[in-house]
Amino acid sequence: MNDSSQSVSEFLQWIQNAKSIVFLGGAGVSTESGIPDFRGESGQFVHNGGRSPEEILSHTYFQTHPKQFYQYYREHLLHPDAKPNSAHLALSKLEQQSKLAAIITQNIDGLHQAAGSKNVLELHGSVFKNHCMRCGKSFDGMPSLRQEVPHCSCGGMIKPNVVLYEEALDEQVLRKSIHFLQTADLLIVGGTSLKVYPAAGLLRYFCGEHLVIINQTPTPFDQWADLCFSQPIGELLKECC
Ligand code: CNA
Repeated sequence: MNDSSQSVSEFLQWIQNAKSIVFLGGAGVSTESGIPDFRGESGQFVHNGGRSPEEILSHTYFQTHPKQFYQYYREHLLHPDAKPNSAHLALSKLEQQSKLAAIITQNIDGLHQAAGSKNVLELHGSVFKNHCMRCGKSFDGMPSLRQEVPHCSCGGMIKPNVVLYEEALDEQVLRKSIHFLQTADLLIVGGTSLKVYPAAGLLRYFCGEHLVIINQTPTPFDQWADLCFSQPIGELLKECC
């Protein structure tokens, strides 16, 4: 790990010199907003006894146990009171300064947009978008709490536009992400265990100058990074942006 002040100055210098920064992030970006991650020290995989979130958040489970799916979804994935933290705000500032070209996120919480970021590529979708599985009608916002399983007026079940386990990622979002990674000169990867594919595999498209990883626990990609930081991402980005 490179948490020394010398490494921080080097990172700062790279940000200042960069022309096209891309940020690739995950659940750890939002823990400082009070949203638990999956695999971090106090993540849901560690604390959820019984069924794994991977099973509950699968397409098969959604189809066969919609009531239980929605109960878990409301309890664990909807955080209507969460606010952007220093990491979201710092990245938004970098975009306003025309330094940051894109945020590629595995998060579904909409906090980058709430912080003002415009070019946000949501690899796993968003809790703010839903559609009817029968007629295809779109519904914006979080699902109503009145119905255990939300239904459309046509009688069809409503599904969040969140990519569940067993489902494919949106082709267009993937293509755009690859384009931004291929044209970036600095890639900042943060708050992700880099254990979920295909998101983690996107790193191989980056061929720019510097790769920086900010994650509280080690990742399988640390050996290829020019700098690795383990301090909370909000604290570090606030210092550097
Ligand atoms: P993950 O596998 O839970 O990894 C998160 C990583 O972040 C862990 O390695 C932690 O050590 C690290 N971390 C936690 N807090 C911080 C912090 N403050 N600073 C630096 N590092 C920190 O999550 P991934 O995103 O890698 O996995 C992808 C899953 C998680 C996607 O399918 C997401 O949809 C899903 N998820 C999203 C949210 C959200 O939208 N906020 C919340 C929980 C899970």
